Amino acid sequence: MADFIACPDPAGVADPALRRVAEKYAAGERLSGDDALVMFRSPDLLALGRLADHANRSRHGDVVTFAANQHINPTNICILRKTCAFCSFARLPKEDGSYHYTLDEVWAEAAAADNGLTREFHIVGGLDMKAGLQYYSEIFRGLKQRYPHVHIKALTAVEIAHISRIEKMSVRDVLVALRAAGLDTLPGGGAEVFGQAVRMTIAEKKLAGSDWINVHRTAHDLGIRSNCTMLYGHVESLEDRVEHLTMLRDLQDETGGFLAYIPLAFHPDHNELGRELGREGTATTGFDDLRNLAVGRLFLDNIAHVKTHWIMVTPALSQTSLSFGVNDLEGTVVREKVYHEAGAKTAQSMSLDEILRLIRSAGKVPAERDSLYRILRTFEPEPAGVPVAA
Ligand code: V47
Repeated sequence: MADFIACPDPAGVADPALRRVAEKYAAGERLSGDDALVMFRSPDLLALGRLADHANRSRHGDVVTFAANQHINPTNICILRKTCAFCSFARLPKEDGSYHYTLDEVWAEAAAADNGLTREFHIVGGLDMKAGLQYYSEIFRGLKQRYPHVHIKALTAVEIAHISRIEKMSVRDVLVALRAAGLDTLPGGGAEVFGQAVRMTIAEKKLAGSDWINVHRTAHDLGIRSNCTMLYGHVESLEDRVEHLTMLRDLQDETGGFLAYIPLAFHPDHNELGRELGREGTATTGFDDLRNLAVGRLFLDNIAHVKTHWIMVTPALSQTSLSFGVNDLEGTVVREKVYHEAGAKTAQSMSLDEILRLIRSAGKVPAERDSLYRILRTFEPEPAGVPVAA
């Protein structure tokens, strides 16, 4: 439990609408959907950040966690290739650049970065008709045999629903079978924006928002924890964001199964949506990135962890977000495809030293965690406070 941290004085908030939200927050009242809208609309990012920082430090003190993880994408073949307008990763089976790893290729990918430090495999891929229950069960079993200590966080709700459809099994039975093969938790992808109108525009044929929620509800009921996300910065309105966050918060009230919330910044290169919006080469703004993280911290008051994905928003902005409500930094990653195909200019991986440098030079205390957010080791903070230069 963190030491007492004084709440920012609402009287110091210049924007009157945000001041009323700050008063509710200071009084310990739960923020409503209308309050979330006020937070998204307010130009006073610093006041919003101070509230989010307070909420974060009241839970986590100055500790910022990270995990030594490795992303593996076993296939980019996807039946939604033509209808998920925001995706640059998917390919049709015979299209240039399509791939479907054999098991040996999965083992080779896992071994490529085998430095003895990796504690989590993060495995997501396309909706490939040849990637069913047997394929993923063999992958999970094989990885657990080779790396028994490594946690497997794999398959978005959309992939789970796809396997359920092609195997003609219920979602529950698929999850039970995959868990027996080694699945530990589910990542938060595939959520995009739940609202029907946005979904019809950016991901017409994708699992409906309510079905995404149902897959996670079933996972939580089985004791399988998961993450949640929102893809922002494309055609969604602020009201769509609030509706989405409300659905996440409601499920968390019901199950308590979400570990972390991760807002995903839309990357517009090499995809239909980016072309249609005339946004190629134009990333989301730093202002909106920080605002999404801060609102996530304040509105999702029942989700303990807010994670920044440095691959998406740059290490510099991720570091800044540690003062805007964020307590968890995406880990080492090793090799990333989904965002780099869509224009991410960031590196493919981050070393332990660089992670420690980012966290320490933000005046925070780095701590390595496992996939269930248990602290494994804590590192010394910067000895003499925040340095001017690293
Ligand atoms: O579902 C795809 C998103 C997700 C783009 O749980 C895009 O720890 C931006 O699941 N621009 C997959 N986003 C990634 C994922 C994930 C990522 C980080 C952490 C966790 C976690 C999970 O990537 C997809 C989709 O929402 N995505 N294309 C794009 N052009």
